[in-house]
Amino acid sequence: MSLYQTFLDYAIAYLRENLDLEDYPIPEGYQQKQAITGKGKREQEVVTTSHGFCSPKLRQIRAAHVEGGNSLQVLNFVIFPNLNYDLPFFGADLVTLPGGHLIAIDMQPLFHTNHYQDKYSKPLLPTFQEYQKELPWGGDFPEEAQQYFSPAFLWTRPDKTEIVETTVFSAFKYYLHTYVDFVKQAQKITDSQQLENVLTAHKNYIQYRAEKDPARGMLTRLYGTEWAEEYIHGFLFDLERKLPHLSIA
Ligand code: DBV
Repeated sequence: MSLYQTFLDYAIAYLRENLDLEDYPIPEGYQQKQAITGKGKREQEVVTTSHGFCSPKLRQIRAAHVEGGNSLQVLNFVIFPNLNYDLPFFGADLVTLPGGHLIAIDMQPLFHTNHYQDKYSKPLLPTFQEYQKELPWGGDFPEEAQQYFSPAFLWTRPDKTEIVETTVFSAFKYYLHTYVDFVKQAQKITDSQQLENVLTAHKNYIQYRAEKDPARGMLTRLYGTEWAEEYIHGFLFDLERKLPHLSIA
């Protein structure tokens, strides 16, 4: 059973229909990785599959999909816009572990100004509040992560898989649709000060996500330190590596 395959298929199809998608390179050896965990009856294959795309306004659209049986399913799906747009990051962390489901969906802001919130968070709030009735706040959350979230951050721990398949899927689609609307409307930035601010925000965010990646432990246990670190810095959060090759504006 692969709980998040429908999310992934939907997202890629929707982005393809609405944006001019191209493939984004995935480093050799990181497209798919297998490992066997457990022994005897508990033996379980865990497969991690990567997906990467880009579009004229989006630098990297990427997904890491971990499938390891009923009690290990993960889809981490993030969109990193080009550095000459003020677009937020689209971020979804859909995690199923033996302890249950953990869902994070957001459009993570570059800035926390009122202007930015009016533009990129406010439109989501009424629907976000509706979803919160069925998907209540998931509790403890790393304090230092808070600066990276928007007021429409959906963070929840559904106790039933059915909720993931229905309400969470619906919310995921809503955030994705709204994000694509934002992308379509987005206008290039040309002001050099603003470009610098965007670049700084991207660097801070990616540095934080790479350093604090909650999947580091799992990826290291499954595939070893070297593979995990290269995956994190060479694909999942690759801005620093790509920066020398990017032309901005
Ligand atoms: N999280 C990632 C990537 C993953 C991934 C790249 C390749 O950023 C999976 C996979 N997240 C993942 C796993 C766990 C979590 C947990 C496997 C479980 C870790 C464990 O319990 O062993 C949101 N994800 C979490 C947690 C948070 C987030 C707060 C709980 C762990 C903790 O308290 O640190 N991930 C975090 C976040 C976003 C996100 C800030 C934004 C949408 O994607």
